[in-house]
Amino acid sequence: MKSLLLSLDVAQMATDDYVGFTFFVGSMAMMAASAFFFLSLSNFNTKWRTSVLVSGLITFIAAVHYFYMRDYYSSFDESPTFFRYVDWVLTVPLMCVEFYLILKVAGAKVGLMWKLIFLSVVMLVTGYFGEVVALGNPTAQWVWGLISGIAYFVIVYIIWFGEAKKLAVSAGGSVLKAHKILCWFVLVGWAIYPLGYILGTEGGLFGLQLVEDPKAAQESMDVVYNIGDAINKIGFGLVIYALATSSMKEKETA
Ligand SMILES: *C/C=C(C)/C=C/C=C(C)/C=C/C1=C(C)CCCC1(C)C
Repeated sequence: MKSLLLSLDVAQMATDDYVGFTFFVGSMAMMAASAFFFLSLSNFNTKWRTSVLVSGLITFIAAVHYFYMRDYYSSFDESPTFFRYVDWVLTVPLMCVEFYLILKVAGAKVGLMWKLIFLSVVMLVTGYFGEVVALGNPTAQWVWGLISGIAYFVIVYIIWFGEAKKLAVSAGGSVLKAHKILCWFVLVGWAIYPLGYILGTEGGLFGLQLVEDPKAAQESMDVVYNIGDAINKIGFGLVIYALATSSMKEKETA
């Protein structure tokens, strides 16, 4: 056992290393959530199994990226922005797929799914340009951030008031209830990310420097993103899990 522990490359972590700590806790939480979703699959009928499976895939993909990110951060003392965006570009479109899957009962078309996926990819790719390619050029960072923000608002519009909302209303019952909660996740939970982006952007919000030191700004951005990911990915999955559970109960008693 001792030699096994020694063979693992364990870096020391300072007690005030909030970035390292949230990467570590994030890995464990994502892994535990994945085990939970995957092991619960046999409780659900085929109608709900795909949705719960996708919940598990989202947290599982994140868990693997968190292991890499934690390692990268502890080795180089630097933000793992590249892995962060690879993770998002895989998991956020899957969250869009969840909207489509739960609204299928009301006749949601695949076109809605692709529209949401496309918007989420635009949001993330332009965000990546702003965070990485335009680094050191605050004006360009703001422009990319703005384009990304517009794509984000279109997603919010579609699910809160547009096509997706109409389908949720016509589905009614537990689907409508779950859709509403997921809408709040996207509006409030996802808004954490542009906030992290602002914290990490030189010049901060409209010239208001929130965090002076660039390294501290980067670190506050990582902590914000890590907390956001845990809330959004695990919380989102649990809403789907609860919907699947209550919808199967509704069927039993009907
Ligand atoms: C699990 C990961 C999730 C839910 C990530 C969501 C990310 C966003 C909603 C990011 C949005 C951004 C903007 C709206 C503008 C600034 C750039 C981004 C990419 C941080």
